[in-house]
Amino acid sequence: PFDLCNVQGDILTGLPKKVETYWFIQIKDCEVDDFRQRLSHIVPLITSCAQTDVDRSKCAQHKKKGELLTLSGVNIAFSKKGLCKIGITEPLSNDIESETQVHKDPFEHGMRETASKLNDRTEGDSNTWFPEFKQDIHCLVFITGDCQHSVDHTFASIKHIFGHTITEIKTVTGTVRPGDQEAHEHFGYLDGVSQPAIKGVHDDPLPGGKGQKEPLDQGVILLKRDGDEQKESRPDWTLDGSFLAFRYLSQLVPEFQDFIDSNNPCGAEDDFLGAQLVGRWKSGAPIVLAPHSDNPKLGKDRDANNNFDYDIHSQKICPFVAHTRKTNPRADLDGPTKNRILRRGITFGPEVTKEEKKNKCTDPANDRGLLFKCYQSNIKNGFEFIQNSWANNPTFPFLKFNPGPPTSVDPKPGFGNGEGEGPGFDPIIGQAVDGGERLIDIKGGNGHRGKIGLPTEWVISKGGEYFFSPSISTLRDVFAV
Ligand code: N7H
Repeated sequence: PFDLCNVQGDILTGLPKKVETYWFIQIKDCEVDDFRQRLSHIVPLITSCAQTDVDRSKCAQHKKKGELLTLSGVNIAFSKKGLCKIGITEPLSNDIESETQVHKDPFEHGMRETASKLNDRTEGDSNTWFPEFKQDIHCLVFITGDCQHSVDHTFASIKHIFGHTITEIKTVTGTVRPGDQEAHEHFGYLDGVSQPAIKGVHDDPLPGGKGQKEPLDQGVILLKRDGDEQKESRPDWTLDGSFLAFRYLSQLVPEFQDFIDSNNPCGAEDDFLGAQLVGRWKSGAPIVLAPHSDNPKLGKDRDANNNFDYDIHSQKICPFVAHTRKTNPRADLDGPTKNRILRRGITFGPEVTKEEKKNKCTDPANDRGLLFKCYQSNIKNGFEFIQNSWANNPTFPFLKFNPGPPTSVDPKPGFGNGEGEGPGFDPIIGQAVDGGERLIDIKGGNGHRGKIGLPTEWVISKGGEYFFSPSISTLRDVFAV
Protein backbone atom coordinates (compact mmCIF):
# COMPACT_ATOMS: atom_id res chain seq x y z
CA PRO A 1 0.00 0.00 0.00
CA PHE A 2 1.00 3.58 -0.58
CA ASP A 3 2.09 5.30 2.62
CA LEU A 4 3.15 8.94 2.82
CA CYS A 5 5.07 8.08 6.02
CA ASN A 6 7.44 6.01 3.88
CA VAL A 7 8.26 8.62 1.21
CA GLN A 8 10.98 11.21 1.89
CA GLY A 9 9.32 14.54 2.56
CA ASP A 10 11.03 16.66 -0.06
CA ILE A 11 9.66 14.55 -2.91
CA LEU A 12 5.87 14.90 -2.96
CA THR A 13 5.10 17.62 -0.47
CA GLY A 14 8.35 19.58 -0.09
CA LEU A 15 10.16 20.33 3.16
CA PRO A 16 9.12 23.75 4.47
CA LYS A 17 12.20 25.96 4.46
CA LYS A 18 13.70 29.39 4.88
CA VAL A 19 17.21 27.97 4.99
CA GLU A 20 18.55 24.77 3.43
CA THR A 21 22.01 23.28 3.69
CA TYR A 22 23.22 20.79 1.09
CA TRP A 23 26.02 18.51 2.26
CA PHE A 24 27.81 16.56 -0.50
CA ILE A 25 29.89 13.72 0.92
CA GLN A 26 32.05 10.76 0.01
CA ILE A 27 32.01 7.52 1.99
CA LYS A 28 35.55 6.49 2.99
CA ASP A 29 36.71 3.21 1.44
CA CYS A 30 37.69 1.60 4.70
CA GLU A 31 34.60 2.79 6.60
CA VAL A 32 31.73 1.40 4.51
CA ASP A 33 30.40 -1.00 7.16
CA ASP A 34 30.63 1.62 9.87
CA PHE A 35 28.91 4.16 7.58
CA ARG A 36 26.01 1.75 7.02
CA GLN A 37 25.65 1.16 10.71
CA ARG A 38 25.59 4.87 11.41
CA LEU A 39 23.03 5.32 8.63
CA SER A 40 20.59 3.35 10.78
CA HIS A 41 20.82 6.18 13.35
CA ILE A 42 20.06 8.73 10.64
CA VAL A 43 16.86 6.93 9.53
CA PRO A 44 14.71 8.12 12.47
CA LEU A 45 15.73 11.71 11.67
CA ILE A 46 14.49 11.53 8.07
CA THR A 47 11.43 13.69 7.49
CA SER A 48 8.63 11.93 5.59
CA CYS A 49 5.98 13.39 3.29
CA ALA A 50 3.41 12.73 6.04
CA GLN A 51 5.33 14.99 8.41
CA THR A 52 5.35 17.85 5.90
CA ASP A 53 1.95 17.26 4.37
CA VAL A 54 -0.61 19.85 5.30
CA ASP A 55 -3.36 17.25 5.09
CA ARG A 56 -2.45 15.07 8.09
CA SER A 57 -5.63 13.03 7.73
CA LYS A 58 -3.76 10.93 5.14
CA CYS A 59 -1.50 9.44 7.77
CA ALA A 60 -3.18 7.69 10.68
CA GLN A 61 0.00 7.54 12.73
CA HIS A 62 0.64 11.27 12.69
CA LYS A 63 -3.00 12.22 13.02
CA LYS A 64 -3.16 10.29 16.28
CA LYS A 65 -0.07 11.90 17.67
CA GLY A 66 -1.13 15.35 16.47
CA GLU A 67 2.52 16.18 15.89
CA LEU A 68 3.50 19.73 15.12
CA LEU A 69 5.22 20.52 11.86
CA THR A 70 8.92 19.97 12.47
CA LEU A 71 11.08 23.10 12.39
CA SER A 72 13.89 21.28 10.72
CA GLY A 73 13.76 18.55 8.10
CA VAL A 74 16.37 16.06 6.83
CA ASN A 75 16.44 13.99 3.63
CA ILE A 76 19.18 11.85 2.11
CA ALA A 77 19.94 10.62 -1.40
CA PHE A 78 22.66 8.51 -3.07
CA SER A 79 24.43 8.82 -6.41
CA LYS A 80 25.12 5.69 -8.46
CA LYS A 81 28.71 5.76 -7.17
CA GLY A 82 27.37 6.00 -3.63
CA LEU A 83 25.10 2.99 -4.12
CA CYS A 84 28.01 0.97 -5.51
CA LYS A 85 30.16 2.05 -2.57
CA ILE A 86 27.66 0.55 -0.10
CA GLY A 87 27.46 -2.63 -2.18
CA ILE A 88 24.27 -2.00 -4.16
CA THR A 89 25.40 -2.54 -7.72
CA GLU A 90 22.17 -3.59 -9.42
CA PRO A 91 21.06 -1.12 -12.12
CA LEU A 92 17.90 0.83 -11.28
CA SER A 93 16.97 1.10 -14.91
CA ASN A 94 16.68 -1.68 -17.45
CA ASP A 95 17.62 0.50 -20.40
CA ILE A 96 19.87 -1.80 -22.38
CA GLU A 97 23.01 0.04 -23.25
CA SER A 98 25.62 -0.93 -25.75
CA GLU A 99 29.13 0.50 -25.53
CA THR A 100 28.36 2.67 -28.52
CA GLN A 101 25.05 4.01 -27.29
CA VAL A 102 25.26 7.77 -27.42
CA HIS A 103 22.51 8.41 -24.95
CA LYS A 104 23.81 7.05 -21.67
CA ASP A 105 21.48 6.58 -18.73
CA PRO A 106 21.90 9.79 -16.72
CA PHE A 107 21.69 8.21 -13.26
CA GLU A 108 23.84 5.16 -14.02
CA HIS A 109 26.62 7.35 -15.46
CA GLY A 110 26.24 10.48 -13.35
CA MET A 111 25.83 14.13 -14.31
CA ARG A 112 29.46 14.86 -15.04
CA GLU A 113 29.79 12.06 -17.58
CA THR A 114 26.51 12.96 -19.28
CA ALA A 115 26.91 16.76 -18.94
CA SER A 116 27.52 17.28 -22.65
CA LYS A 117 23.90 16.23 -23.17
CA LEU A 118 22.95 19.35 -21.21
CA ASN A 119 25.47 21.54 -23.12
CA ASP A 120 27.29 22.08 -19.82
CA ARG A 121 30.94 22.97 -20.13
CA THR A 122 32.98 20.80 -17.78
CA GLU A 123 36.43 20.94 -19.38
CA GLY A 124 38.96 23.29 -20.99
CA ASP A 125 38.96 27.07 -21.21
CA SER A 126 35.19 27.37 -21.26
CA ASN A 127 34.74 25.16 -18.16
CA THR A 128 32.15 26.54 -15.75
CA TRP A 129 32.00 23.61 -13.28
CA PHE A 130 33.42 23.82 -9.76
CA PRO A 131 36.17 21.22 -9.23
CA GLU A 132 34.21 19.73 -6.29
CA PHE A 133 31.42 18.60 -8.60
CA LYS A 134 33.99 16.76 -10.70
CA GLN A 135 34.92 14.59 -7.74
CA ASP A 136 33.00 11.47 -6.84
CA ILE A 137 30.02 12.50 -4.74
CA HIS A 138 28.40 9.50 -3.03
CA CYS A 139 25.70 11.00 -0.97
CA LEU A 140 23.71 14.21 -0.54
CA VAL A 141 22.21 15.06 2.83
CA PHE A 142 20.07 18.19 2.94
CA ILE A 143 18.71 19.88 5.98
CA THR A 144 15.93 22.46 5.89
CA GLY A 145 14.69 24.75 8.61
CA ASP A 146 12.86 27.87 9.65
CA CYS A 147 16.17 29.65 10.41
CA GLN A 148 19.93 29.19 10.19
CA HIS A 149 20.04 28.18 13.82
CA SER A 150 17.69 25.19 13.53
CA VAL A 151 19.47 24.03 10.37
CA ASP A 152 22.91 24.33 12.03
CA HIS A 153 21.66 22.44 15.06
CA THR A 154 20.35 19.49 13.02
CA PHE A 155 23.41 19.61 10.74
CA ALA A 156 25.70 19.25 13.77
CA SER A 157 23.86 16.08 14.88
CA ILE A 158 24.07 14.57 11.38
CA LYS A 159 27.80 15.32 11.17
CA HIS A 160 28.28 13.83 14.59
CA ILE A 161 26.48 10.60 13.61
CA PHE A 162 28.48 10.04 10.41
CA GLY A 163 31.70 11.07 12.19
CA HIS A 164 34.92 9.89 10.56
CA THR A 165 33.20 7.56 8.05
CA ILE A 166 32.84 10.29 5.42
CA THR A 167 34.83 13.02 3.67
CA GLU A 168 33.07 16.29 2.99
CA ILE A 169 33.19 17.34 -0.68
CA LYS A 170 31.13 20.54 -0.60
CA THR A 171 28.61 22.29 1.63
CA VAL A 172 26.28 24.97 0.26
CA THR A 173 23.52 26.86 1.98
CA GLY A 174 20.53 28.46 0.34
CA THR A 175 18.27 31.02 2.01
CA VAL A 176 15.03 32.57 0.88
CA ARG A 177 15.34 36.22 -0.17
CA PRO A 178 14.44 38.97 2.31
CA GLY A 179 11.12 40.77 2.81
CA ASP A 180 8.54 40.70 0.06
CA GLN A 181 10.99 38.84 -2.21
CA GLU A 182 10.76 35.72 -0.02
CA ALA A 183 9.33 33.30 -2.56
CA HIS A 184 10.96 35.07 -5.54
CA GLU A 185 14.13 33.91 -7.28
CA HIS A 186 16.98 36.39 -7.88
CA PHE A 187 15.71 37.82 -11.19
CA GLY A 188 12.66 38.84 -9.15
CA TYR A 189 9.99 36.38 -10.35
CA LEU A 190 7.74 34.41 -8.02
CA ASP A 191 8.87 30.78 -8.06
CA GLY A 192 7.14 27.51 -7.18
CA VAL A 193 3.84 28.49 -8.81
CA SER A 194 3.17 25.64 -11.24
CA GLN A 195 3.75 22.12 -9.92
CA PRO A 196 2.03 18.96 -11.12
CA ALA A 197 -0.53 17.38 -8.78
CA ILE A 198 -0.05 13.69 -7.94
CA LYS A 199 -2.81 11.08 -7.51
CA GLY A 200 -3.39 10.09 -3.89
CA VAL A 201 -1.45 13.11 -2.65
CA HIS A 202 -3.01 16.19 -4.20
CA ASP A 203 -6.35 14.81 -5.32
CA ASP A 204 -7.98 18.16 -5.63
CA PRO A 205 -5.55 19.99 -7.91
CA LEU A 206 -5.80 23.69 -8.49
CA PRO A 207 -7.39 24.67 -11.78
CA GLY A 208 -5.02 24.66 -14.72
CA GLY A 209 -4.53 24.37 -18.46
CA LYS A 210 -4.01 21.23 -20.50
CA GLY A 211 -2.33 18.45 -18.55
CA GLN A 212 -2.78 20.44 -15.35
CA LYS A 213 -6.35 19.53 -14.55
CA GLU A 214 -5.88 15.83 -13.80
CA PRO A 215 -3.45 14.68 -11.13
CA LEU A 216 -0.53 12.71 -12.59
CA ASP A 217 0.05 9.01 -11.99
CA GLN A 218 2.31 8.52 -8.97
CA GLY A 219 4.78 6.68 -11.22
CA VAL A 220 5.75 9.88 -13.04
CA ILE A 221 7.58 10.82 -9.85
CA LEU A 222 7.85 7.59 -7.79
CA LEU A 223 9.61 4.45 -8.99
CA LYS A 224 7.63 1.23 -9.48
CA ARG A 225 4.25 2.96 -9.18
CA ASP A 226 1.68 3.11 -12.01
CA GLY A 227 2.98 5.43 -14.67
CA ASP A 228 6.65 4.47 -14.18
CA GLU A 229 7.64 3.15 -17.62
CA GLN A 230 10.04 0.65 -16.03
CA LYS A 231 7.74 -0.37 -13.21
CA GLU A 232 8.03 -4.11 -13.85
CA SER A 233 11.76 -4.40 -14.25
CA ARG A 234 13.14 -2.33 -11.39
CA PRO A 235 14.45 -3.91 -8.18
CA ASP A 236 11.78 -4.14 -5.44
CA TRP A 237 13.70 -1.84 -3.11
CA THR A 238 13.28 1.09 -5.52
CA LEU A 239 9.53 1.31 -4.75
CA ASP A 240 8.51 4.82 -3.65
CA GLY A 241 11.96 6.23 -4.25
CA SER A 242 12.55 9.03 -6.75
CA PHE A 243 15.45 10.38 -8.81
CA LEU A 244 16.73 13.76 -7.67
CA ALA A 245 18.50 16.02 -10.18
CA PHE A 246 20.60 18.70 -8.48
CA ARG A 247 22.07 21.75 -10.27
CA TYR A 248 24.15 24.60 -8.89
CA LEU A 249 22.95 27.48 -11.09
CA SER A 250 24.53 30.93 -10.77
CA GLN A 251 22.50 33.89 -12.03
CA LEU A 252 23.90 37.11 -13.52
CA VAL A 253 21.21 39.38 -12.15
CA PRO A 254 22.49 42.93 -12.97
CA GLU A 255 23.37 41.75 -16.49
CA PHE A 256 19.87 40.29 -17.00
CA GLN A 257 18.25 43.46 -15.66
CA ASP A 258 20.41 45.62 -17.94
CA PHE A 259 19.27 43.62 -20.98
CA ILE A 260 15.63 44.02 -20.01
CA ASP A 261 15.99 47.76 -19.32
CA SER A 262 17.84 48.41 -22.57
CA ASN A 263 15.53 46.40 -24.81
CA ASN A 264 12.11 46.82 -23.28
CA PRO A 265 9.81 48.09 -26.07
CA CYS A 266 9.00 51.79 -25.72
CA GLY A 267 5.67 52.53 -24.24
CA ALA A 268 5.37 49.05 -22.74
CA GLU A 269 5.12 48.29 -19.03
CA ASP A 270 8.59 48.33 -17.34
CA ASP A 271 9.20 44.61 -17.16
CA PHE A 272 7.25 43.72 -20.31
CA LEU A 273 10.28 42.10 -21.96
CA GLY A 274 11.27 40.22 -18.79
CA ALA A 275 7.76 38.81 -18.50
CA GLN A 276 7.93 37.74 -22.15
CA LEU A 277 11.15 35.83 -21.53
CA VAL A 278 9.82 34.11 -18.41
CA GLY A 279 6.13 33.65 -19.32
CA ARG A 280 5.02 35.23 -16.04
CA TRP A 281 5.27 38.67 -14.47
CA LYS A 282 7.30 39.14 -11.30
CA SER A 283 4.16 38.70 -9.19
CA GLY A 284 3.62 35.25 -10.72
CA ALA A 285 0.73 36.37 -12.95
CA PRO A 286 0.94 34.43 -16.26
CA ILE A 287 1.22 36.72 -19.28
CA VAL A 288 -1.47 34.68 -21.04
CA LEU A 289 -3.96 36.05 -18.48
CA ALA A 290 -2.28 39.44 -18.03
CA PRO A 291 -0.89 40.34 -21.47
CA HIS A 292 -0.06 44.04 -20.99
CA SER A 293 0.83 44.66 -17.38
CA ASP A 294 1.46 42.85 -14.12
CA ASN A 295 -1.52 41.89 -12.00
CA PRO A 296 -0.30 41.17 -8.44
CA LYS A 297 -3.75 40.07 -7.30
CA LEU A 298 -3.79 37.40 -10.00
CA GLY A 299 -0.17 36.47 -9.20
CA LYS A 300 -1.16 35.57 -5.64
CA ASP A 301 -4.41 33.80 -6.49
CA ARG A 302 -3.67 30.04 -6.38
CA ASP A 303 -7.06 29.28 -7.93
CA ALA A 304 -6.38 31.47 -10.93
CA ASN A 305 -2.63 31.88 -11.53
CA ASN A 306 -2.21 28.51 -13.19
CA ASN A 307 -5.53 28.32 -14.95
CA PHE A 308 -4.46 29.09 -18.51
CA ASP A 309 -3.23 27.54 -21.71
CA TYR A 310 -1.14 28.60 -24.70
CA ASP A 311 -2.62 29.44 -28.09
CA ILE A 312 -0.90 26.77 -30.16
CA HIS A 313 -1.12 28.85 -33.34
CA SER A 314 0.34 32.00 -31.98
CA GLN A 315 2.96 33.68 -29.89
CA LYS A 316 1.22 37.00 -30.04
CA ILE A 317 0.69 36.96 -26.28
CA CYS A 318 3.25 34.46 -25.02
CA PRO A 319 6.46 33.85 -26.99
CA PHE A 320 7.10 30.23 -27.91
CA VAL A 321 10.49 30.58 -26.18
CA ALA A 322 9.15 31.87 -22.84
CA HIS A 323 10.75 29.78 -20.06
CA THR A 324 7.44 28.45 -18.72
CA ARG A 325 6.26 27.54 -22.25
CA LYS A 326 9.53 25.79 -23.16
CA THR A 327 9.65 23.79 -19.91
CA ASN A 328 5.94 22.91 -19.75
CA PRO A 329 4.41 23.42 -23.19
CA ARG A 330 0.86 22.54 -22.08
CA ALA A 331 -1.43 22.63 -25.17
CA ASP A 332 1.55 22.98 -27.56
CA LEU A 333 2.07 19.25 -26.96
CA ASP A 334 -1.45 18.34 -25.93
CA GLY A 335 -0.58 18.35 -22.24
CA PRO A 336 2.40 15.98 -21.99
CA THR A 337 2.45 14.00 -18.75
CA LYS A 338 5.64 11.95 -18.78
CA ASN A 339 7.95 14.98 -18.92
CA ARG A 340 6.73 16.59 -15.72
CA ILE A 341 8.92 17.18 -12.67
CA LEU A 342 8.42 18.38 -9.11
CA ARG A 343 10.76 21.35 -8.48
CA ARG A 344 12.21 22.03 -5.03
CA GLY A 345 14.86 24.75 -5.38
CA ILE A 346 16.04 27.49 -3.06
CA THR A 347 17.90 30.72 -3.78
CA PHE A 348 21.45 31.27 -2.58
CA GLY A 349 23.81 34.24 -2.35
CA PRO A 350 23.49 37.90 -1.37
CA GLU A 351 21.15 40.51 -2.76
CA VAL A 352 22.49 42.67 -5.63
CA THR A 353 24.59 45.52 -4.22
CA LYS A 354 24.39 49.20 -5.23
CA GLU A 355 27.82 48.85 -6.85
CA GLU A 356 26.72 45.90 -8.98
CA LYS A 357 23.56 47.73 -10.00
CA LYS A 358 25.60 50.77 -11.00
CA ASN A 359 28.18 48.70 -12.92
CA LYS A 360 25.48 46.46 -14.41
CA CYS A 361 27.80 43.62 -13.68
CA THR A 362 27.98 40.77 -11.14
CA ASP A 363 30.89 40.92 -8.70
CA PRO A 364 32.33 37.37 -8.75
CA ALA A 365 32.60 37.57 -4.94
CA ASN A 366 28.79 37.79 -4.80
CA ASP A 367 27.89 34.49 -6.39
CA ARG A 368 24.09 34.13 -6.32
CA GLY A 369 21.48 31.96 -7.99
CA LEU A 370 19.40 28.87 -7.52
CA LEU A 371 20.21 25.54 -5.88
CA PHE A 372 17.91 23.71 -8.25
CA LYS A 373 16.55 20.28 -7.45
CA CYS A 374 13.77 18.31 -9.02
CA TYR A 375 12.21 14.85 -8.74
CA GLN A 376 11.08 12.35 -11.36
CA SER A 377 10.95 8.58 -11.86
CA ASN A 378 12.93 8.82 -15.08
CA ILE A 379 15.64 11.45 -15.60
CA LYS A 380 15.73 10.91 -19.38
CA ASN A 381 12.05 11.89 -19.55
CA GLY A 382 12.21 14.50 -16.80
CA PHE A 383 15.06 16.94 -16.12
CA GLU A 384 17.37 15.83 -18.93
CA PHE A 385 14.59 15.93 -21.52
CA ILE A 386 13.37 19.37 -20.47
CA GLN A 387 16.90 20.81 -20.52
CA ASN A 388 18.15 19.04 -23.65
CA SER A 389 15.16 18.50 -25.92
CA TRP A 390 13.15 21.59 -25.05
CA ALA A 391 15.19 24.41 -23.42
CA ASN A 392 18.39 23.88 -25.47
CA ASN A 393 16.57 22.98 -28.66
CA PRO A 394 15.86 26.02 -30.88
CA THR A 395 13.38 24.06 -33.01
CA PHE A 396 11.07 23.42 -30.04
CA PRO A 397 8.07 23.94 -29.88
CA PHE A 398 8.08 22.24 -33.27
CA LEU A 399 6.50 23.37 -36.52
CA LYS A 400 5.65 26.78 -35.23
CA PHE A 401 7.18 28.49 -38.28
CA ASN A 402 4.11 27.47 -40.25
CA PRO A 403 1.28 27.43 -37.81
CA GLY A 404 -1.30 25.99 -40.11
CA PRO A 405 -4.76 27.23 -40.87
CA PRO A 406 -4.90 30.53 -42.72
CA THR A 407 -7.57 31.51 -40.22
CA SER A 408 -4.86 31.69 -37.57
CA VAL A 409 -5.32 34.71 -35.35
CA ASP A 410 -1.63 35.44 -35.72
CA PRO A 411 -1.48 38.43 -38.04
CA LYS A 412 1.74 37.31 -39.72
CA PRO A 413 2.11 33.57 -39.40
CA GLY A 414 5.67 32.48 -39.96
CA PHE A 415 8.84 33.49 -38.24
CA GLY A 416 12.28 32.08 -37.84
CA ASN A 417 13.55 31.45 -41.34
CA GLY A 418 10.54 29.35 -42.20
CA GLU A 419 12.76 26.33 -42.78
CA GLY A 420 12.47 24.62 -39.49
CA GLU A 421 14.92 26.79 -37.63
CA GLY A 422 12.30 27.27 -34.96
CA PRO A 423 11.63 29.86 -32.30
CA GLY A 424 14.98 29.58 -30.47
CA PHE A 425 16.45 28.87 -27.04
CA ASP A 426 14.88 29.13 -23.62
CA PRO A 427 16.28 32.57 -22.71
CA ILE A 428 16.50 31.69 -19.00
CA ILE A 429 18.07 28.22 -18.90
CA GLY A 430 18.77 27.32 -22.55
CA GLN A 431 22.43 26.55 -23.33
CA ALA A 432 23.98 26.33 -26.79
CA VAL A 433 26.86 23.93 -27.55
CA ASP A 434 30.16 25.42 -26.25
CA GLY A 435 28.36 28.50 -24.99
CA GLY A 436 27.52 29.51 -28.58
CA GLU A 437 25.09 32.30 -29.51
CA ARG A 438 21.47 31.94 -28.47
CA LEU A 439 18.90 33.33 -30.88
CA ILE A 440 15.31 33.86 -29.91
CA ASP A 441 12.33 34.97 -31.90
CA ILE A 442 10.02 37.10 -29.85
CA LYS A 443 6.95 38.86 -30.99
CA GLY A 444 6.31 41.52 -28.41
CA GLY A 445 3.25 43.66 -27.82
CA ASN A 446 4.59 46.10 -30.41
CA GLY A 447 4.41 43.57 -33.21
CA HIS A 448 7.10 41.32 -34.58
CA ARG A 449 10.52 42.13 -33.17
CA GLY A 450 12.27 39.43 -35.17
CA LYS A 451 15.15 37.20 -34.16
CA ILE A 452 17.52 38.60 -31.62
CA GLY A 453 20.78 37.23 -30.29
CA LEU A 454 21.04 37.19 -26.52
CA PRO A 455 24.24 38.87 -25.32
CA THR A 456 25.12 36.21 -22.75
CA GLU A 457 23.85 33.30 -20.66
CA TRP A 458 22.34 34.70 -17.49
CA VAL A 459 22.12 31.30 -15.80
CA ILE A 460 25.39 29.39 -15.54
CA SER A 461 25.63 25.76 -14.50
CA LYS A 462 28.52 25.28 -12.08
CA GLY A 463 27.88 21.61 -11.43
CA GLY A 464 25.45 19.06 -10.14
CA GLU A 465 24.72 15.37 -9.76
CA TYR A 466 21.92 12.84 -10.10
CA PHE A 467 20.84 11.03 -6.94
CA PHE A 468 18.35 8.36 -5.92
CA SER A 469 16.18 9.30 -2.96
CA PRO A 470 15.02 5.94 -1.50
CA SER A 471 11.90 5.25 0.53
CA ILE A 472 12.45 5.37 4.29
CA SER A 473 11.94 1.60 4.68
CA THR A 474 14.53 0.92 1.96
CA LEU A 475 16.94 3.26 3.69
CA ARG A 476 16.43 1.33 6.92
CA ASP A 477 16.20 -2.26 5.63
CA VAL A 478 18.43 -2.26 2.55
CA PHE A 479 20.91 0.62 2.74
CA ALA A 480 21.61 0.66 6.49
CA VAL A 481 22.66 -2.29 8.61
FE1 N7H B 1 12.25 27.35 -14.11
N1 N7H B 1 12.84 32.10 -13.56
O1 N7H B 1 12.93 32.86 -12.65
O2 N7H B 1 12.84 32.51 -14.71
N2 N7H B 1 10.97 28.86 -13.62
N3 N7H B 1 13.84 28.50 -13.60
N4 N7H B 1 13.51 25.76 -14.44
N5 N7H B 1 10.66 26.15 -14.50
C1 N7H B 1 9.61 28.78 -13.58
O3 N7H B 1 5.74 28.22 -12.26
C2 N7H B 1 13.85 29.85 -13.32
C3 N7H B 1 14.85 25.72 -14.23
C4 N7H B 1 10.71 24.83 -14.94
O4 N7H B 1 4.41 24.50 -15.41
C5 N7H B 1 9.06 30.05 -13.21
O5 N7H B 1 7.06 28.16 -10.51
C6 N7H B 1 15.21 30.26 -13.02
C7 N7H B 1 15.39 24.45 -14.66
C8 N7H B 1 9.36 24.29 -15.06
O6 N7H B 1 4.17 26.47 -16.30
C9 N7H B 1 10.12 30.91 -13.02
C10 N7H B 1 16.00 29.14 -13.11
C11 N7H B 1 14.32 23.71 -15.12
C12 N7H B 1 8.51 25.31 -14.67
C13 N7H B 1 11.35 30.16 -13.31
C14 N7H B 1 15.14 28.04 -13.49
C15 N7H B 1 13.14 24.54 -14.95
C16 N7H B 1 9.35 26.46 -14.33
C17 N7H B 1 7.58 30.40 -13.08
C18 N7H B 1 17.47 28.96 -12.92
C19 N7H B 1 14.29 22.33 -15.69
C20 N7H B 1 6.98 25.24 -14.60
C21 N7H B 1 7.01 30.14 -11.72
C22 N7H B 1 18.24 29.78 -12.26
C23 N7H B 1 15.19 21.86 -16.51
C24 N7H B 1 6.35 25.72 -15.89
C25 N7H B 1 6.55 28.73 -11.49
C26 N7H B 1 4.84 25.55 -15.86
C27 N7H B 1 8.84 27.66 -13.87
C28 N7H B 1 12.67 30.67 -13.37
C29 N7H B 1 15.58 26.76 -13.70
C30 N7H B 1 11.84 24.12 -15.25
C31 N7H B 1 9.96 32.36 -12.60
C32 N7H B 1 15.72 31.65 -12.70
C33 N7H B 1 16.86 24.04 -14.61
C34 N7H B 1 8.99 22.88 -15.49
